[in-house]
Amino acid sequence: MKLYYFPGACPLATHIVLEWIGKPYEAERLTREQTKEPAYLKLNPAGAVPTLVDGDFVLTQSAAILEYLAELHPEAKLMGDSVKARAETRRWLSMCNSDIHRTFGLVFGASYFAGGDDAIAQVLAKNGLVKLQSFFKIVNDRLKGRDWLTGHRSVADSYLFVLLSWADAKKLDLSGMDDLRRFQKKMSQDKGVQAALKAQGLI
Ligand SMILES: N[C@@H](CCC(=O)N[C@@H](CS)C(=O)NCC(=O)O)C(=O)O
Repeated sequence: MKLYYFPGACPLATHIVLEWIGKPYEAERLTREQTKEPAYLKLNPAGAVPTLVDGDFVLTQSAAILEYLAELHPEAKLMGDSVKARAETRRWLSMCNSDIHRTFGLVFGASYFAGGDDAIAQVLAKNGLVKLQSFFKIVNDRLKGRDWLTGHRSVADSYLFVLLSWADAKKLDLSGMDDLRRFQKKMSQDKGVQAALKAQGLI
């Protein structure tokens, strides 16, 4: 089992889950340039990370990878043990991957999406950050009285932890979102999270 990643990018969610599962794996750090080379594009035609290689099975897309790992290792209990529990995990995983991650993509890539027009880029980045605050408020409300996004630790929690680190990198104002901060603190003290951060050279 091998994970391709950039440090601190979305594959960190998979890296944390591999640590939670506790089975042997390899992780290969790539540069952005390496993800555009023909050999890597054969694995991941989008030229992005993460890519997971499990024997002759190559899987891309964070949500698919996380769900695959959780299904492969039911003993790690990272999806849920009923149809409704698994639906809840997918619901918060989708919010992380399709809503929050995508909006960060717009903020980080504002200049690209604006075609190099600085004024448009500023508007995109500003509105993207406002949208992100509204998404994080929903997640904060969800965490009130809960330790995890669902009734148990799940693959969605590892993703949320990564997104919160991006929020901090962008100095997003999360004031008053104390449940998010409580979650972030608990996760940063988790042994699996610390091992993944260390493996990526982030602590
Ligand atoms: N939908 C993809 C998005 C993957 C993605 O955007 N990855 C980023 C890092 S977080 C990336 O590799 N971007 C390519 C680049 O920056 O050139 C997923 O969920 O895996």
